[in-house]
Amino acid sequence: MIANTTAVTFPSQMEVEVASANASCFTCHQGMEGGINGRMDNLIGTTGLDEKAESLRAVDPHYLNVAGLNMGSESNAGYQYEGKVYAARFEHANSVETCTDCHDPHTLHLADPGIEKCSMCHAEVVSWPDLKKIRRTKADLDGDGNTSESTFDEIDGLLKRTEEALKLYSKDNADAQIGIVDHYPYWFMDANGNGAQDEGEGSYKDWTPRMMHAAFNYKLVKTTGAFVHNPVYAAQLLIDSIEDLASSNPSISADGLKRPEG
Ligand code: HEC
Ligand code: HEC
Ligand code: HEC
Ligand SMILES: [Ca+2]
Ligand SMILES: [Ca+2]
Repeated sequence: MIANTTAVTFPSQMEVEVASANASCFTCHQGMEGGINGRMDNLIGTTGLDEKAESLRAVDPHYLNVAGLNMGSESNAGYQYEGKVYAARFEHANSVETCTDCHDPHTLHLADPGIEKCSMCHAEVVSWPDLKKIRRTKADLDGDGNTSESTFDEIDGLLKRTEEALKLYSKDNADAQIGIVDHYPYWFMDANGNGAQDEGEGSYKDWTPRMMHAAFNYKLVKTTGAFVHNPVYAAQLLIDSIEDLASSNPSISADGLKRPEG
């Protein structure tokens, strides 16, 4: 039971109760956009999933949306596909539930001495980078046949498959290959299809709604430390994005993906 709570409203208009000590973190770290009931829906309007239109462009969840991802379906942070059920808040475990359980509210950093707080339950964590070695999930989420890689790597594998699916889809369905870089413009016209942004290759312009949905989820997961803030929700969003792209283009494979429940 959290004794002292405050209501915070997310961009998707969902309201959640959070510990007062964390309300400020939530206010700034809820991003600018929800995956549904926001600007993306307005831009898309009645445009068919595989159609192009002047109004379409990438909508960015904004990298600060850690609180949204942490709340999962309670905040609708991601683009949630119809008919699918999504994980709620990642409650993790006793003593590591809230933002300030892990982050120092003054420096915001996870101070290294705090690592015992993790190794207590995750014996494999001895130093900071070891966080990326934790694996609690049993499933081969990314379908690469490796069930001993860390949860960080499973999600990384899913990000790569989403990227691959977006590229294949964009070539066939939008007639211009999409490229991804981790700085502005983030999505570019990869005219020569070499994966790198070359002279004259500007912002991506040939969006379809199906691509916008997957790109939104990709960006959200990529920029929110998803493996620690809500791995199940993150994996669900990416797997559904890949399957949705594959459903409209037979050259895209969704083989082996294991959607986690919960
Ligand atoms: C007034 C708005 C605001 C509030 C309140 C706020 N943050 Fe942030 N936070 C930011 C911004 C903006 C950045 C990005 C800074 C940057 O990119 O240099 C950030 C960055 C961070 C980072 C990354 C730091 C790093 O070095 O990479 C963490 C972790 C973080 N915030 C956690 C928290 C927590 C936990 C709380 C609540 C105790 C909180 N923040 C409250 C705006 C805020
Ligand atoms: C279980 C501990 C834990 C909890 C709870 C937690 N965080 Fe984090 N957070 C981390 C770790 C570990 C990282 C570093 C992730 C990495 O290196 O990729 C991190 C990274 C971040 C970052 C930087 C993200 C990036 O990739 O640049 C922000 C911002 C942040 N946390 C905010 C929050 C907010 C807001 C909350 C509450 C909603 C929260 N965290 C709850 C452990 C936690
Ligand atoms: C009280 C025990 C406990 C503590 C303390 C704890 N964890 Fe966890 N952690 C768990 C459990 C249990 C799970 C699996 C939760 C689930 O799947 O619902 C988990 C899952 C995770 C995961 C996701 C991996 C996966 O496969 O689901 C990460 C990353 C993680 N913890 C990081 C941390 C960090 C960082 C800290 C220290 C700040 C920490 N944990 C402290 C018990 C703990
Ligand atoms: Ca795997
Ligand atoms: Ca290029």
